[in-house]
Amino acid sequence: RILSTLLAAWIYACCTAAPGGDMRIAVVPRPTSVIEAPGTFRLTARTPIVICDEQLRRPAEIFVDAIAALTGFVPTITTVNAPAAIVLHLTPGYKPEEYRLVATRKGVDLTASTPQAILHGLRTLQQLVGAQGIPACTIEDRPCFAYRGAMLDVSRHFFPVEEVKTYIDLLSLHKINRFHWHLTDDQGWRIEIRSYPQLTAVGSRRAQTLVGRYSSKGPNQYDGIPYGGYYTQDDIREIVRYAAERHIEVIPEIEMPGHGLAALTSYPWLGCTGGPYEVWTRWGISDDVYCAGKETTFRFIEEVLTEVLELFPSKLIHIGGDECPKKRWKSCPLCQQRIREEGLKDEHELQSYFVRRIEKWLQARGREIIGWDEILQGGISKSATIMSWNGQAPGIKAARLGNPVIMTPKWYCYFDYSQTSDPARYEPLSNTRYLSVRQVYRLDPLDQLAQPHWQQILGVQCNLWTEYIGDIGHAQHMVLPRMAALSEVGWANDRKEYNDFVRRLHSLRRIYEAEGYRYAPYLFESIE
Ligand code: TNX
Repeated sequence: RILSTLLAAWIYACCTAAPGGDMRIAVVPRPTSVIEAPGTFRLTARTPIVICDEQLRRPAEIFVDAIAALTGFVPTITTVNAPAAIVLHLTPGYKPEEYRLVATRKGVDLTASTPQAILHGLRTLQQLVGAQGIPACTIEDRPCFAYRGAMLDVSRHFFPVEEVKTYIDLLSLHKINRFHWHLTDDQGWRIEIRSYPQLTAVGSRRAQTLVGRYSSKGPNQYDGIPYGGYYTQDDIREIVRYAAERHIEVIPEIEMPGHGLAALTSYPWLGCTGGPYEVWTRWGISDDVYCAGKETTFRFIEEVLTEVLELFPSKLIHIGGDECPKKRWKSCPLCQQRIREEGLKDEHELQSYFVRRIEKWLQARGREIIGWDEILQGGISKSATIMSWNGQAPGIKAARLGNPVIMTPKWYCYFDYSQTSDPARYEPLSNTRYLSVRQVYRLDPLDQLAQPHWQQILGVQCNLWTEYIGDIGHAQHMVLPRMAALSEVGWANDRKEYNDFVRRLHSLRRIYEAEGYRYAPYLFESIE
């Protein structure tokens, strides 16, 4: 730690190019307004950070760590006013995520009404710190969208607690305020549920993992190595606390009625055929899904969710809902009986019945559901939030119906897609599809919506599916710098300008370097 701090200080002193001209202020996401002034505030090893409220200690500590990584200086936090300081104030009169930052030769004042917005302001300040110090300026800033999310799939590959924290650090750096945690899928159940111990004893392990890209025509190659991992309830609480300290809300996802093979393997009575099943070793969509005809399925889900609600305070609970083939339900007597008894038209309405039933149960406990856009099929209640991933069309439809919407269309937001179309460039194995930084930046979450419907669009999200991503270094390579583009869509959609974004991106790149994050460097040479 000491060595790396010294090294960082040396690099800071010797190597950082002196910023000049319009390069002085470079912040991503783009602030609402920036007014530059002459002069610079010199940050030194003795610059104090004054907190005017104990609630600001944690944001200040997070900032100190960031500055130490960047400059080698470790500023001290104090509650006593001091000259030549960075002063953090809490005052009413600002929107929850809005802040105002004023830097002069004499010091820096950062004001907001919440600790969350103070942390946003500190993330901006972190980017302003250059070789000469902090350029004098006045920045007023607030986000366009309240929901700015990033998903991590920990089923296809398991990420240990420390790696999940690192992922959360990336979110925090980019002012992303929701962490969508995809905890269950066909290839692994990753959350300890005390009343159903088999879910982790059996469902968190698979026999082996696919090597290379999966082909439905085969042959496929497997590594022959058993694979597994799960979070204890203490681990989960630790992550939720870590995220909360960074003012990031964790939204858990428990997939249903499809993508449930790991649960079915653990308790085969959950499926229509009774199994036996196997935690999947391949990628794709499984025909075996939760049986919608059995009451025991609903009791299981409710008991699982009971424990989930104790761990996650978020209002929104993600119930999945995507890619649920109806094949088993079609030939299942109990599902057909349910369709008749409930007066449903078909299996799509049966899925809608399933989702609404869980929604009612959650609403009775003060929560709301969020689901992938397939939950629209067969009808949906007004209160369900739709995550639009099959393009923007399902989200547009849902917004017109009056439902809240998160835009996460795959052609803009799926960070498991390759970052370059140039095969000559080194890219780790990934999904065959291609998504450039520029393409992420092009997303307009309000596209094709009339103004009265804008309020239905809560925001945007990027998704990291991990079929081909086995560790956090690879995950960083996939999300950086595309997450910066997504962040600007969510924060500054009304003032996007791609060339200007690319110009500003260098300040984030310095932070990626200082923190030792992996990123796709060639994307900075000629961003496609
Ligand atoms: C579709 S998006 C899926 C995931 C895959 C992903 C791969 C969604 C709700 N379902 O199960 O991992 O594509 O890109």
